[in-house]
Amino acid sequence: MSEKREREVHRIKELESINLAREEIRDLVIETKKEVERDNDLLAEQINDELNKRGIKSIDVVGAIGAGKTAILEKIAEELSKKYSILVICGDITTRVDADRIEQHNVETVQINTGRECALNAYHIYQILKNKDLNNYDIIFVENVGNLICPSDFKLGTDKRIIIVSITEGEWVVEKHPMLFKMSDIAVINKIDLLERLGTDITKMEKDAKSFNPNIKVITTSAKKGTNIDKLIEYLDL
Ligand SMILES: Nc1nc2c(ncn2[C@@H]2O[C@H](COP(=O)(O)OP(=O)(O)OP(=O)(O)O)[C@@H](O)[C@H]2O)c(=O)[nH]1
Ligand SMILES: [Mg+2]
Repeated sequence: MSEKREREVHRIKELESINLAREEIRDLVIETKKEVERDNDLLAEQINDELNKRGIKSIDVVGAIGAGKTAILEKIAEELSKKYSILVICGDITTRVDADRIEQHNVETVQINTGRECALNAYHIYQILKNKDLNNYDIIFVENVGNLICPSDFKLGTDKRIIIVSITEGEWVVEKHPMLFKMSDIAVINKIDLLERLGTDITKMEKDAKSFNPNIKVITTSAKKGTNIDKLIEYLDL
């Protein structure tokens, strides 16, 4: 074999071994992710059992940045704090703006800052609840970090999940994010006070949500005007 050919063969073998290593690394990453999710789901089940044992209802809220999660929770808190003792756990990357907003409606809040993480996980919820006297609460709400992808990886141990999108995100937002609609019990299409100006096709949004999850309840709301907040509370069965 010529020297040139020998170098080529050596280079090909080197490349093959790198490719093999890459596949091994990919498999390892997938396996680790699955393990993390399995551990998370186990903890989420334990959290849910603890809450159920005490008769505490729990709901988590997911949705894109600015869809109106906090605004809707503010309206719900305004209504329900007259009857129930409520804890709201808010997830955000850095600030405690949302907790401060919701706290003004006579409910207790806790802000979790996730730093670089794009979603809450069951461990976050566990860390909060283990330091609380759960006998103090009738209902626990969780507002996740604004994101339509990451929260689908982590159950939080709640009974129900609400997904909130708004008409300012366009009529394709549901179609583009099937996973969270499959995992939610109620889909809220918010900011309908802007419908006349934007002309978003909300019939398509409703149809898409139902096509991903025939059991999902779909409701249009305006947190700004308070439209259909009573209906949403009815859907939550509280
Ligand atoms: N016109 C209109 N504006 C709304 C409505 N709901 C929320 N907003 C506004 O939309 C902006 C974002 O609302 P938030 O409640 O902070 O949204 P969010 O989903 O909690 O946002 P993040 O927590 O940052 O992901 C604010 O300026 C709200 O006042 C609504 O029904 N109609
Ligand atoms: Mg918010």
